[in-house]
This record gives sequence, C-alpha cells and structure tokens, in this order.
Amino acid sequence: MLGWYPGHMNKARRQIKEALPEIDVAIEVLDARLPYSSANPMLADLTRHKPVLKILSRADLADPERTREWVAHFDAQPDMRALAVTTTQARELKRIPRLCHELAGAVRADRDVRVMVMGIPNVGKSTLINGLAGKAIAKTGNEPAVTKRQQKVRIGGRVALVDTPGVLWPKIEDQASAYRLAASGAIRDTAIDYVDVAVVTAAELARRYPEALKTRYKLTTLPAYAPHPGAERVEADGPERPDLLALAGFDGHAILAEIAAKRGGLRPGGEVDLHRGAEVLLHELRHGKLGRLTLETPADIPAPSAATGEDAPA
Ligand SMILES: Nc1nc2c(ncn2[C@@H]2O[C@H](COP(=O)(O)OP(=O)(O)OP(=O)(O)O)[C@@H](O)[C@H]2O)c(=O)[nH]1
Ligand SMILES: [Mg+2]
Repeated sequence: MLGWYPGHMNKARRQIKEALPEIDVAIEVLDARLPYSSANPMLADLTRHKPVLKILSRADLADPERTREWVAHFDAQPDMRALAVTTTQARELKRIPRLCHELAGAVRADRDVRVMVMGIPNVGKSTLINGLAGKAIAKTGNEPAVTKRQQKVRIGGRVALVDTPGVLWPKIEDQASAYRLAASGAIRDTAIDYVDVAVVTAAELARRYPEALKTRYKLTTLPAYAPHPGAERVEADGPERPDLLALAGFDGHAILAEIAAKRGGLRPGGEVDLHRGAEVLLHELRHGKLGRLTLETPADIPAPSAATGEDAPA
C-alpha cells in the first residue's frame, strides 16, 4: 500500500536495539499536531521497561488546548512524562535534563543519565539534539539522518546524549493516521493521492475547526457528509473499511471544491481545479495559515483490538 520507507529502517531499528541496554531514558519526539499518528508503532515495544519522555515538537503550530490534553494523557501513563516545546527555541528545552533525571529515578544519582532521541523522519530530532547540546552536532533539515557511529555527548544537567537520533518509520497501518501524516507533510506527497488527502483534511477540519476553515476561505456553510455520485469514497483500512468522510461527518469533496473555486481558479472548460485547491489547503495548513491546530486528540486513539486487528483477550 504505502511503501515509502526502505530497508534501511530495519537497520535503524537494529541500531536502536543495540544502543538501548546502555540507555536510561528514551526521548520520543512527536509532532504536537498529531501525537498519536507521528508515534512509531514499534517504539513502545523497543522501549519496554525504559522510562520515556515524549517531546511534543512544533507546539508553536499546534492548538494549545489540545496540547495540554495530550501532555496530561502521556503524563498519566506509568514511567512516562511529556513536554510540549517549540524545538527551535533552545530556551524551551531547559526543563528536559531535569525531567530525564526524574524519569531515571534515584538509581542514577551516581552518574550521567544516558538518553537517546528517537522519532519518525523530519519530526525535529536533530533540532532537539542540537538545542540540548547548545551546538550543531546533528544535521537538521529535510534530509534523512546520515547514519554514523553513535557517540555520547554530555549536555548540561548531567545528561549524556547519544548524538545520532534513532529514525523510525511512522504509523502507516492505520489509514486515518496515514492521511493525517500526509496532511501535516510528514510523508511525501506522492505516497497517497494528493487530492484525497486534501478532501479528507477538509472534512476533518470542518469537524474540528469549522470557524478557522470558514474564516480562511470565506465559506458560508460547511456541507454535511453526503455520498457523491462519481466521487470516490475515501476508505479507511480495517474489516469494515469505513468511509473517512462519513466518519468526519462533512462533505470534504464539496468543501475542497468551494476552496478551489474561491482560490484556485478554473480549469479550461470551467471545471474547478481540485488539485490547485488541494495545494492551497495543504500548503496553508502546513504553514500555520489556518491558525494553531491539532489533527487528533487522545480520544482518537483506536482501542488496542481495533489498532492491531486482533481480538481482545477473553
Ligand atoms: N515550526 C517549527 N518547526 C520546527 C520545530 N522543530 C523542528 N522544526 C523544523 O522541522 C524541520 C525538521 O527538523 P529536524 O530537526 O531536521 O528533523 P529530524 O527529525 O532530525 O529529521 P530527519 O533527520 O530527517 O529524521 C526543520 O526545518 C526544523 O527547523 C518546531 O518546534 N516548530
Ligand atoms: Mg535529523
């Protein structure tokens, strides 16, 4: 289905596994706009019996109210703390060493706490490592991390950091998550049909942030979900394959067509240019033009049986 991450991910997983016995605390960097979908499905397993600090990166782009819910959600789990930050602002990272010590517990009064940063591509791992180290030790930007020998770097507050982040693949087994990852720009635009992503995103925004959507595109109404003759259903994975637009309850096709008509111009022949509308919506969403917003809440986390497709234990 969505084959974007090649075999080197297995190598990354192996490297993380090898490094973990030496690590006291795992830092998982998440995108604050989608803290569930930007998590790595394997990480929970990899870091079993390790305390985890969840860093919700890009807090500057996320809805502050939702971010508080997410932090409370993670803080309520055993051996887990969360901190939301604008990772590019180094001063917001000052609390991290203390949180690492708290998570590591009394055991680590004798030596530096050893920490490893992990997360999906482009989530802000290198920015975090450099911000903590106070200098550029990891390459930032949109290129995948260069694999090199892992070294430990002492940062302030008696914390030693593995300087190569563990790059893991995102949650793709859940179709709703894949669409949110695509909407945020975390996965490349060729991985899923671009217009489909915008259609689903339009419906989701109509549900979660109707005023922001209406204001930005001067929409007077947000049409409710109605199956369109001729328009393809956008279906989620799973045994019943529910229609993602029906789940959102809004007519993403009609909303996107309206945005396209207002902002995209018409194609020759007078047809609305949905692709251009998709470009406008996704570009503006990713650049914060619709305001600070979050694409999922803790309530969107599927029940374990639904997420794995396995039956719940009797
Ligand atoms: N607005 C905003 N941008 C951020 C934040 N954190 C990181 N970025 C930007 O996101 C982009 C990716 O950041 P990196 O630190 O390179 O991400 P990474 O996880 O190391 O990426 P890979 O090495 O490709 O896996 C950069 O352009 C950063 O400037 C943040 O909190 N807010
Ligand atoms: Mg990096």
